Amino acid sequence: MFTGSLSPVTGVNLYGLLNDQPYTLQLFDDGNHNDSLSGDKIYGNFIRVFQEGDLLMFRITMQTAFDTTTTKQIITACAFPDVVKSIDIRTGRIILPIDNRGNLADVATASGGGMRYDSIVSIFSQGFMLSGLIESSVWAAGVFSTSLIKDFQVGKVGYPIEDPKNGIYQVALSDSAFGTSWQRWKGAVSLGARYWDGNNNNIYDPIDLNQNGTWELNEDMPEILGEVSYFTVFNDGVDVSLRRYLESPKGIEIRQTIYAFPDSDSPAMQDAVFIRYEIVKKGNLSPKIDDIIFWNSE
Ligand SMILES: [Ca+2]
Ligand SMILES: [Ca+2]
Ligand SMILES: [Ca+2]
Repeated sequence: MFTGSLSPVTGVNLYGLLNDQPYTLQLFDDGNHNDSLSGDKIYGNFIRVFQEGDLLMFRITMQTAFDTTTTKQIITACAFPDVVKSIDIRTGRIILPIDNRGNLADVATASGGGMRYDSIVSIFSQGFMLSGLIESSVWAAGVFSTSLIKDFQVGKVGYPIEDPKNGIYQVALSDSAFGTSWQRWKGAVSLGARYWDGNNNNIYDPIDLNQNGTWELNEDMPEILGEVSYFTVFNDGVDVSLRRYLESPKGIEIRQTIYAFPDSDSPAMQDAVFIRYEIVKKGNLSPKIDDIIFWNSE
């Protein structure tokens, strides 16, 4: 932080939230706090080394004898390497790329884009629309890339899109019990994902209680639909000015689980992809929405 040639500075402080907990830090210009030379008006300090999953949202204030200046909010995050923004779902003869905010097929991944069947693009784009009545006015929002409708962003209502918990969580029946994907599911649970609460304490704590290396009914595990599940959460928080139809956000959160049976004995099951949408209206951004219609066919 460089304070420039302003009148004598009486204090420089960082304050904000680290993983939803208050976080403050005084910055110094004494040559001992990562601040270059003493007295050069460059202030610094050391922030705790980041761990995967950390989210720090902060501002810096500078006090002088006359006033206080505050920076804009700065967001720093440390992502989980296996919680991704987009992924290819491969099952049977299908490759379906998805992203973390409701787009299906029309997602550029390393393998290309579009849903492919035997390597031939058979669905270019897929998404969903929601419509209803708000105090007798028709309202709608959705994700349909071909129509340039992109009203949803990654994450829960009210959370920054940079939150490292945001993204696509993958868990498979064949994953080792209590292994990485089961532990990572804690992030999914914090976003609203379901789990089996074997030890019945209302917390997702996937621990091998009797240490026998296998899962028992009284031990926690992720909800795994099909043989492989992909879970992500998005909300209608895209700003009104960035939308095609200029609707304001209504605090709607969608928990999307896509699942498949790539190891099924039935070729028809291998070639199928199932999608579950759970729709939650949060907060008081809008009055009641009546007569909701949901559809996702083009
Ligand atoms: Ca300095
Ligand atoms: Ca539990
Ligand atoms: Ca066990």
